[in-house]
Amino acid sequence: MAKRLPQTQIVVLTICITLTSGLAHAQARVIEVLADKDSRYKIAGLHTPEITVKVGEPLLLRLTARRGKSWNRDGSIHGFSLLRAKDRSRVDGWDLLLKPGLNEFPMNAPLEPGDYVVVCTVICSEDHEGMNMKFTVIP
Ligand SMILES: [Cu+2]
Repeated sequence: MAKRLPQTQIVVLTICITLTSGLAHAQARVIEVLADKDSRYKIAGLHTPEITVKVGEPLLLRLTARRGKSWNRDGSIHGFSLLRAKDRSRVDGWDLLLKPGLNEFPMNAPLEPGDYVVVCTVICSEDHEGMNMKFTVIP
């Protein structure tokens, strides 16, 4: 019996970890965005893409990127950076670079409610400057 106990503990621990990680994943809100080849963000079902989240909300960003006319040397084809709308200052940890295909980022929504804007940081075409999207954080 004494010999079997550690094994039992490992099994129980594994089950706990599996349940916990499954739960964390289930609680995160999944946000799917297409960073398209025409230098536009797109969200299925929305004519004008826009994201609204709650303060600190756990998010899973699923960002699919399609190559435009130009890209970075490191292979990034679009960016996904969050700026505060009021002064265009960058939000820490939100300078994301996208490779072709699906890019997943587990994130937490900013802790300051307010208006933000998502901008592309890769010169992806002559329309790059217009590649942005409204992002709102509600209390
Ligand atoms: Cu872009």
